[in-house]
Amino acid sequence: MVLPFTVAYCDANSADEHLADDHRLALIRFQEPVRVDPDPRSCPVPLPELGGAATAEVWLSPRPVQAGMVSGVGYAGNGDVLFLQLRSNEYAPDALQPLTAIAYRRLFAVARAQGYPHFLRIWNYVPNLNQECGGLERYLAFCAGRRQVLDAVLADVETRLPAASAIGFPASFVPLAKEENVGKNGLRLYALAARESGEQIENPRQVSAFHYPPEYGRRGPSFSRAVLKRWGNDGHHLYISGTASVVGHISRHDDLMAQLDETLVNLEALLTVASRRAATPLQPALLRVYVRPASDPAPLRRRIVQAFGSAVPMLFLQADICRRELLIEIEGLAVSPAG
Ligand code: 3EB
Repeated sequence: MVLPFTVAYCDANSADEHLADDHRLALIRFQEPVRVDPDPRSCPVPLPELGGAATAEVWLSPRPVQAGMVSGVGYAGNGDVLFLQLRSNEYAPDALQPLTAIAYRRLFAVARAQGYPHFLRIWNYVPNLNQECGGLERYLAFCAGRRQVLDAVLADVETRLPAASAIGFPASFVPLAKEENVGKNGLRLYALAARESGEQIENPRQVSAFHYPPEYGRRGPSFSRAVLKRWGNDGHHLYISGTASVVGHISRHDDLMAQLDETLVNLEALLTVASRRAATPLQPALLRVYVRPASDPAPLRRRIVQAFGSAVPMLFLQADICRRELLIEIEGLAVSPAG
């Protein structure tokens, strides 16, 4: 018996070889010049990698996958899990809320039609995330559009929220009428869905994001801090949302290293709670670190190694984070020893 998928980092320069293998659910690439790639498993994320390496992320499947594209949503499934991705166009910078709602509707509709109605994890990449538009920060417009759909599609929404990250990248508007520009400037989502649901985990050090006070948006962020998924007797996965230096609902510390330390304490707290729920210790298997300033990742890596050991693969990306004052955010995957 084996887990229904595993995730690993690989060299971006030889990543194409993975797409020739039908035992691959997804290939996440970074710093990609946008190109039209017809393979629905190939998922570019437009963020530069820090530290000089060229890394890609590959989702390995023990069984062949079935991939396709429907309603503009690319998908690949292996019987237990479904990878999905979608890129949209922005027709106007102040219409992010309806654009997000449409994207989420399509994502949920395709997952349901494929027989994987339960979302475990959603990655959101939002152009110009922190920009004010029509008096509203675009992150808040995104949150409102997402909330609208999750309220409609999830019964008992506050106990069924997927884990998430919402990350920004700089974008300029390009002429949309041109075919070659399709998908270049809009919201990008990718996600993991399953046949059966996972268990929502919240962080005891943090106010649940869906209970943030109204200054974070009248219809504020809707995500869980993590989702725990038990794969039969094969082990557990813990999908860890973007975790930052937020205690209660307040952003803490002005400098990067202090924010990193607080973030690591938050991650430890989350792993403790989840390990208790799983009745087995969960260890980080993979960490993705988003850093706002273009910094040398070496001191960050050293500090994370002190917390989690040197065996954990890490990837550092330069990105916008949803609160302007936040400088670092860490997401990842943790596994139980059986996995
Ligand atoms: C926070 O804790 C930091 O809106 O999907 C982290 C992860 C954050 C996900 C989201 C936001 C999101 O509130 C921000």
